[in-house]
Formats: sequence, C-alpha cells, structure tokens
Amino acid sequence: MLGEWGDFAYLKNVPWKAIDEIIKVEKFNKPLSDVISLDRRLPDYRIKECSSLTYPEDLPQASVIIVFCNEAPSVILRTAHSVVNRSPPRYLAEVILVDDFSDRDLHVIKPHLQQIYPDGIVKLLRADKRLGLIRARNFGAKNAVGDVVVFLDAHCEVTIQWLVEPLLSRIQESRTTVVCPLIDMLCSHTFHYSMNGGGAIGGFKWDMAFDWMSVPKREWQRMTSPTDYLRSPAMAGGLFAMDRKFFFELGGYDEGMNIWGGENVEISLRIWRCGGTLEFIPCSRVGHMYRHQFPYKTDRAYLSLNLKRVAEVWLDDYKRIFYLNRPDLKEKDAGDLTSRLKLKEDLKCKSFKWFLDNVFPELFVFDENVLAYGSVSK
Ligand SMILES: [Mn+2]
Repeated sequence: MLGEWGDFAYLKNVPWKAIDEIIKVEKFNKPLSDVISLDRRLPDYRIKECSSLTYPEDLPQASVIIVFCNEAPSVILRTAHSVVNRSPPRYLAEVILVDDFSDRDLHVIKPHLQQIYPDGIVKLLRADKRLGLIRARNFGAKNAVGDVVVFLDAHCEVTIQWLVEPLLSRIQESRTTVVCPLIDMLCSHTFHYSMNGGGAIGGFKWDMAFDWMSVPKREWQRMTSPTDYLRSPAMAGGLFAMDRKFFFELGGYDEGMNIWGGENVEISLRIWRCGGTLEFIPCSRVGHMYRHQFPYKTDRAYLSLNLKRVAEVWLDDYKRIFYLNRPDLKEKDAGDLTSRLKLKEDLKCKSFKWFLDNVFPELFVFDENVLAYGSVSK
C-alpha cells in the first residue's frame, strides 16, 4: 500500500510535471496525500530502551488540540486518525479540530468524522472569525475537558506510544512540567517518514527566532539513561503537552499576538521563569510535515510585532540586544502590553538574567564579559 510504514510514495500515473504545478500552489503533494491511507502504519524509530519502560496505570486524560486554516482535508484527517489510532481510549478525552475560519471548501471533514467517529471522540469547532493560530489555540484549550492539553499542528502523524506513556506520566509526576515529543520529518513531496537524529534541544537567537542547538554537556551529565528527558530552553513550534489548568494559570497564549510566530519562544520563557520546566521526551516521536512556504498568506509584519512583544515583556533590559538585531522595530507599535506585564508580575516570574544563568547559559551576551563589540570592516 502506498506510503505504508512511512515509505517514499509517488503517483505512478501522474506526470511529475503536473504534480510540480500542484506543489507550486498547495506547497505540498496534495494528490498523493489524498490517496495515502489515513490509517497507514509508521516505523518505530524510538531507541530500543523505550519499549521496555513501564508506566503507571492511572494517568491523566488528554485533550488533543489541532488548529487548521485552509489545510487539505486528507492531511488534517490523517493527523486526527493517527492520534485516535495510537492513543489508548481511556487516556484520550477528545481530539478537538479547530477550524480557524477556513475559506476553502472543507465540507468533507464533518461527515467523515460523523461516520468514522460516531462516538464524537473527534470534535470539530469552527471559529466565527479568523483568530490566527495563536488565539485559535487558546480557543481550543478553553473548550477542552481533559486534564492535559496536547497541541499538535494539523500536518502531523503521531507514532507508537507517543502520548500516554511518556508524556502523560511525566506530567503526572510533576504538573508544572511541559513536555515536547521529538519531532521527525514527513516529506511534503513523498510523505516519507524520516527520523530526526535527535541530540538537539531548542534555544533562540537574539532576534527571538527559535534555533536548534546541540545538547549541552550539563544535560548529558544529568541524564541517567538514554530514555531520560532533556531539559530545553525553548520549544520548537507547536507540539507539546501541558497540564490544562497550569496552561491557564500561566496565562495561556498571548492574545495580543497575531497569526503565528514568536509564541513558541514566548511560552518557553514564561514556562521556565514562572514556575515550570520544559523538556523533550525521547520516547515520544511525532512526524511533522515541513513546507517551504505556508499554504496560506501571512503578513510578515505580524511576525515582527509578535517578536517585539516577546522582547518587550520578557527580556527586561536585555531588550537592548534585541533592538541591536532589529533596530527597525524600535519605534513600531506592538499593541497593549499591560496585561502581559501584569501577568509576569502576578506570577512573580524570575528575571531574564536568572534564565540566562540557569537555563540558557549558551546564549551569548554581546556586551557582557567581552572587551569590544560592533562590526569590523575590512
Ligand atoms: Mn507546522
């Protein structure tokens, strides 16, 4: 069967030129996605020690929240199917598909869900105006009933034992721990599932853009086994699990942020500095389809203003370095920050200096402990 076990797939009877034209528009191989089984099997790329771990019987229940906007139905549904197929029913409260006011014809989704999931385990919520990914995630979480909220992008496929055992048990041990799966790659042209080598955690640069980095020595030294969690200064994108009440205690996502971007670094800073920890869990693997471009139009200006909000609220006086990188944003209006600054105060969040010293010492501070900085011209 096409794409079974995450194998490379291609359409025999369609010339590549025609596919190429479609990819130009859709940014991925939509005709191929439409014929690959929604229930295809995937390889198990976990390290072998994962399969022999034992976990407690009584774990919290999860609501899996998947936001989409104009995503192809077969991609959305394959994400949902993989979650239902690979999550034990007793720990899966619901899957919530949040339609962020798509204007493409996605009418096939609802009847499909009614037919395949008559028990209503997969719910479809539609926003009544465009919220943007960030606010749409808050909307999904507000409607969730599970003890834990798990956020996934709408173009993912989860793999064996991804949820309950590694993620939920870790949250049960410590409700202020936010956990991320390891993210593998789904090829946008062939749907090949390929393993991400691991050995990396997340950080960011001074422009507040996420950045992968190699696992520092201090983490290797702390770990007691290859299945142990990896503490990470930042999460990559949108794939994580968190105690639902803790998500709201920490203020959810910043409602002042538009569409997409910056929210992953913002929530990472907030988690670490306001009472939580952030970890990657090696025994949980989720495939994510990377695309070179978004399937829908975004205004890059939104992204910049989101990044400015992160800097203004969370960098304390280190925001000077952010503006060295982004002098263009200095005079821009990033909207009202009052409620986010108040949140930081109410939660008694630790300083950015504390974060640098204790969580992210790898971030190089240009103007501290150096003799000179600036540009050198030849
Ligand atoms: Mn994505």
